[in-house]
Order: sequence, then C-alpha cells, then structure tokens
Amino acid sequence: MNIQKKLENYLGKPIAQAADKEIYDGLLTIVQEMASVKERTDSKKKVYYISAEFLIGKLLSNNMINLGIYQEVKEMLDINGKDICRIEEMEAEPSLGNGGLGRLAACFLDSMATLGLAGDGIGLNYHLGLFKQKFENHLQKETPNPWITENSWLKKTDVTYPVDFKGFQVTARMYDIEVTGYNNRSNRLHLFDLDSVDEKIVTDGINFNKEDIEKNLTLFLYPDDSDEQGRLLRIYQQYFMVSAGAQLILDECIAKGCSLYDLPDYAVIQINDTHPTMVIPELIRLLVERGMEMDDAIDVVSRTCAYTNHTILAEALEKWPAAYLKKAVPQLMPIIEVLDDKVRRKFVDESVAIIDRNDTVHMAHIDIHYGFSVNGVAALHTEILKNSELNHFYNIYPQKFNNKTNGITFRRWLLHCNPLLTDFLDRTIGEGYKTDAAELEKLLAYKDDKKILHKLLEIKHKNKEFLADYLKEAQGIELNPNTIFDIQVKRLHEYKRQQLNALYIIDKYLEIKNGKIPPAPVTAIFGAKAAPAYVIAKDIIHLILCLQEIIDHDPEVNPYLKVVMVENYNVTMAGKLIPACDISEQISLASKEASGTGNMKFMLNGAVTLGTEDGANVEIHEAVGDENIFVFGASSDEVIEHYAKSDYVSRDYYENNPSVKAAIDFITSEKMLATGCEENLMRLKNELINKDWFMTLLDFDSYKETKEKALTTYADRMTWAKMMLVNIAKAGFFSSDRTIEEYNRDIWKL
Ligand code: 26Q
Repeated sequence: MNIQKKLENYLGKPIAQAADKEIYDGLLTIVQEMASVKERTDSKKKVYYISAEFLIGKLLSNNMINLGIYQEVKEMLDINGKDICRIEEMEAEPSLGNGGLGRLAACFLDSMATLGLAGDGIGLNYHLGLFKQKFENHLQKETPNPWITENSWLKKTDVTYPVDFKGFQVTARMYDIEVTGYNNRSNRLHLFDLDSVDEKIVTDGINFNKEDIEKNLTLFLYPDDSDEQGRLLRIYQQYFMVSAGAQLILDECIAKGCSLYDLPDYAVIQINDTHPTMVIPELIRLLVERGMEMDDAIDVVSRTCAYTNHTILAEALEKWPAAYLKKAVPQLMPIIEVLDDKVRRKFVDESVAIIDRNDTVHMAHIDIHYGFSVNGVAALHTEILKNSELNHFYNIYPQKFNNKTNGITFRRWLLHCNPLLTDFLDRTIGEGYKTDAAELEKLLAYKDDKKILHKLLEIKHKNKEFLADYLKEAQGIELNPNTIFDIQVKRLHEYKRQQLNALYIIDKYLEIKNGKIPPAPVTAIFGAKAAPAYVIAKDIIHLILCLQEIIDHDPEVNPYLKVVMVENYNVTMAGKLIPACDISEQISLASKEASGTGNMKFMLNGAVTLGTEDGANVEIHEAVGDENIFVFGASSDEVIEHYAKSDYVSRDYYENNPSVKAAIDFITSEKMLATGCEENLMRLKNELINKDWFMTLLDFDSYKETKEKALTTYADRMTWAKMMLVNIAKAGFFSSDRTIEEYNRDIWKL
C-alpha cells in the first residue's frame, strides 16, 4: 500500500480535510511501523554508547529521510494543500541534552545505524528536557519543557531491572526509540525510566521537591553547571542509568551465549564523558555478585570500557565527595576503594589517585585507569590532554590515548535542513556524497565557475529569506536578508565568549554614532541558553537583549546594525538558522573549546568561519586553507602560558585600549541603565575589568580587525562565493560517518 493510502486509512478521511496534528500522528504511526520492521543490525560484538544525554531533536522528518520516503511524503502533502514544515511543528522537540555532547551522541547513533554497525544507546528518559527559555525584561526565565505526548517515538517495553539505593530499591523500566539508519538497518536508543516519577511535583518555574527520589529521579535533565542542590540528585540519576544499563548489557551478552569472562568479545562500552563512569564499578560489582573473582572482574571490565573526554575545563571534570556516594550508592564505595588501592600500590604520584586526600572521588581517573582507551574529540584537544591536562596519565598509559575528531550527521545537517543546497549538490556532483562525504570535494572542480558560484549565492539568499519569514512568524523578529547574517549560536559560557561579540557590537554602535559607517550592514544573531545558576552567563544574555533594544530604536544606527537574540535556541532552531548563515562565529578562547560541532554544521552549509585556533576550528582551517577562513586571536600555547604565569591582567587592557574602555564603559552608560538592570550590568562590567577569566580583552583588537576584513570581503561577492564553495567541498571530513568509522577501526573493532 502506498503512503497516501496508509495515511488516509489512518485518518479515515481525505488528507486535505485533516488537521496538521492528525496528519502528524498518522505519519508518526506509519513511520514507526516501517522502522519496526527494519532489520536490526547484528554482530557478535556490539557497542553500547552510554550517555546521560541524547539530544536527538525532532524525529519525524529525520526518520522519513533515512527511510527514503521524505520526498514522496512531502510531495503528497503538497498536492493535498499541506505543508510539511507545518506538520513538523506539531512535534515537540525532545531536548534531552545540554548541547554539543548530547547532540554528538545523537549524530553517532545515526551514523552507527547508517554504517550498519551494531550499536545501541543507553540513557535516561527525562520527562522534561532542558528548560524552555523565555525572555522577560531582557532576562532569561526558565520554564519546564515537556516532550512526551500520548503519541511519541518512545515505546514502553516489558524490560525492567531492580536498582538499589541506600535504604530502598526502585525498578528501572526500559523505553526504546528506534534509530533508523540512512538506507540501512536500525539500532535502538534505550532510555531508562521509573514508573513512579510524578510531573506534578514541579512547582513554580522549574523548581521541585528534591527529596523524593522516587518521584523526581528522571524528571529533569540537569543543566551543565548544576548548583550544589542538584548534585546529589545527579548521582542518583547516573547510578540508575548505569546500573540498569549494565544489567541490560550482561543480559544481552549472556543471551548470545557469552561466558562472562569473554565479555570484551561481545560488548564494548563507550563512556560519554564522566557522567556514566559508575558503570565501571557497577559492572565489577555485578560480576563479583555472579561469582567472579574481583581481580578477574576488574580485568574483564577494563577490557570492555572506553572513555571519551569532552572538556578541558578543569573545573568541569566531575569529582564527587565520597560522602555523597556513600549516601546514595554505598555498595559502590568498597569497589571504588579497591580500584583506588590498586592504583596507589602501582603509582606513587598522588595526582593520579582515584580518591584524593580530601576524600573526593575523581571520576575521570576511574575511566583512565580502568578503561582501555581514552580519546579527545579534536586533534588540538587530544594534544592538550596528552601534554597538559592529563599529562601524568599519558606518561603512564601512552598507548591508551587517541584522537577522534568529532563529526555531524549530514542527514540532518544538510539533507533535512537545507533542501535547496542538497538539490543543487545532487545535480552538480551526483548523490554519492550522501554515503561517502569525501565526494563533496568534487565541487572543487567548479571553483571558478561563475554560474555555479551565482547559484550558491542565490541559495544562501533564499535560505536567509526563509529564516526571516520563520522568525517573523515565530518570534515577531524582523530580519533584512540583504544584510550579512553573522551568527553565534551555542550554550552561553564565558569561555565561548559571546561577550567578545557583544563588545564588538558596542564598538560598532559607537563608531556609527560617531559617523563611521561600516562597509556592509550586519545582522548579529545570537541564540543561547544559560544554566539557571550561572550568574555571569545570564548577565551576558541581559547585555545582548539590552543592546538589541537600544539599537532597534536608534534610527541612526539601525540601517547598518541589528542585534537579534532568538528565544529558546534548540536543535529545531539550529536547523533553521544554520543554512542562512554568512559568518559563523567560533570565537572561544583558544585551548578551551574541546571541539565544537556547530562550526562543522555552518561550514557544511556554506558559511565562512570567523574563529580562533581552537578545537576543530584548527582542522577546519587546515582543510580550507588560509584564504577561506578568518582566523584571529592568541594561540592555545600563548593562552596556556598566560594561565601558567598568571600574567593576564584585564584591567591593563581596559586602561590602555581606548576602544575597549569605551565599549566596557557603555555597559553601564545612561542609555543602558535606562533599558536594563543596574545590578546585572554593573556585575558584568566589573567581571570584565577585574577578572575576565577567559581573556576577552586580550583578543579584542585582533577580533575587530579580522571581522572588518570578513565584512569587506563579503562585498566582493565572487570571492565570497568561492569561499563558500571551498567550505562546503571540504566539509566531508566532518561527517560523523567518518568519525564512527574511526571509532570502530581503532577502539570498537566490531
Ligand atoms: C556536569 C555536572 C553536573 C551537571 C551537569 C554536568 C555536565 C553536563 C553536560 C557537564 C558537561 C556537559 C556537556 C558538555 C559538552 O557539551 N561538551 C562539549 O562536547 C562537544 C562534543 O564533543 C564538544 O564539541 C564541545 O567542545 C564541548 O564543549
């Protein structure tokens, strides 16, 4: 039966007469059916990608693309007077992640299924995803973000496991989401949940009773720098996930006939940052419980687990007071003590111990000692891990360290979000690039082809118009597609330096006020959520929202400059913004951004990067060459030296650089105070002058100079189009298919 018939059967009426929501539900059912009869990947050995976050985003269109029915459905809807974009809007986004790390996990699931590798995800079924962001009085407000509806991608299973906490036991239930590969077999994402969780305990905003674990365990995804209160709860969540996950893994292996001593031949567990680290002691505990000697269990588990590090920020490496673990999961402490004891017998160096003198447990240290692989997520990041952050470990275990530069799935970040470019590529270089991303390089043959270059500019312009239409309708924001779209979207963090971009905007504003007109009109677009307890990050949002309003109301300035901060930036919004971008802002302080993956999505969609030599920007720079990227700022070596010597003094820059001083002083100018809140603005100004931990002012001049160069180059349309073309052509390396092939080649060996 064709899809139109199936859908009409489901609806019981002609499509033209059905509401968007009914059509969505119908398509969901049909797609789920098609996905469930897909053959599952199968092999003796399987990878379990265990992660506290899977930022999968909306699934309908993605699944339809991977099942090969997207085009057919789109046309069928068209004929019946329905717009697929409207249908997509009926789906609530599962925001089950904070940002890069969670989104990476989702891209990896897509690539594993597409490559036909047996690889399932293990995570948590948060009832409320990352909070919804609202702006009120130029401030971020957080509200709950439910996504589970009656008809959803989640399938309840009968699989349950007991999980013990101190003094009580709960039952973990498994829910599954089918992961369809692109023209290939399917895998599963297993999300564990607790039947007793009760959404009604959420009071105002996103507050809830933190005491009642049985009601709140999987209620919320915690923001990435959760406050003290939330920390204990995270331990409960993490243990719940790994204990249920470990039981599932053992069950599956045993069902395949595996003797537990052969576990590494049947399973490889990829630990996504330290959040699932407790899987190591938990598996050891379970194996011992099933009769294995402790030493054997440690050996078996160590040959099964591999660890990925996603951060260089020392303060972000998870450490738990032993007292917390004792309070929540006392059964793990004796195991962790044995693990620590073994390390201490072997190595005198206190810095590699698992439990330190203050009785704090270092989660990453467990992973490194008791996993067989440690990888960073971009070349520079891995080098920094080896040479500084984890140097002591690298000296002990050089063979464990390896790099796996991140990647993104082209199914979502090109085929779905940019149909115009996809269609253009299909016609220009054929469709081979969809399964072999390296084929994008075929585009280089057209580097000097004026017709092709014009076409690229035309596509970009259309995408800018689409974005303008969308933002007008969704958020009442007016954009002019004839301006340069300069976009910085990512979590709000001081190290990512949205404040540098904001200072540039103030500088521009002041220049225009003084009669200096910029080479081309610019629209600076931001999107970012700040963790609710991250005060300075929220102050930076406040600054940007105030600038937006002031500039909007200033007729002297608004013909040349516009600032827009979109509300509630998420995966869905990313899919609309990225294809419309001219300049991709990747301006973290060198050495701080492990990789970045937004940088890759922008490049693939023909934006030109304005960035520091940080994370994967370094590899983007190498791929496109000096002429096709705008690089600025201090190098990671310089930055690391500044930290080592503690010789960066932001006040010196403030006092000696008149532009910097003027921009910072503007933050608390009369105009700003009339729009914003004095407390927030004063605090931010003081922070920049007296702390500036991420050296914003150090790079100000170089940022400004390089950005001016980018704006001038933009005016030369053919040069710019050529830059776009090279960026697209060279994006193939950043496909997550390549990344996953490398994981499999070097670590998993399926
Ligand atoms: C920790 C403790 C308590 C509560 C939350 C957390 C927590 C949660 C999420 C800490 C960190 C995260 C997320 C980190 C993350 O997204 N890292 C990013 O990973 C990307 C994929 O590798 C990289 O591209 C980014 O550079 C890196 O910042």
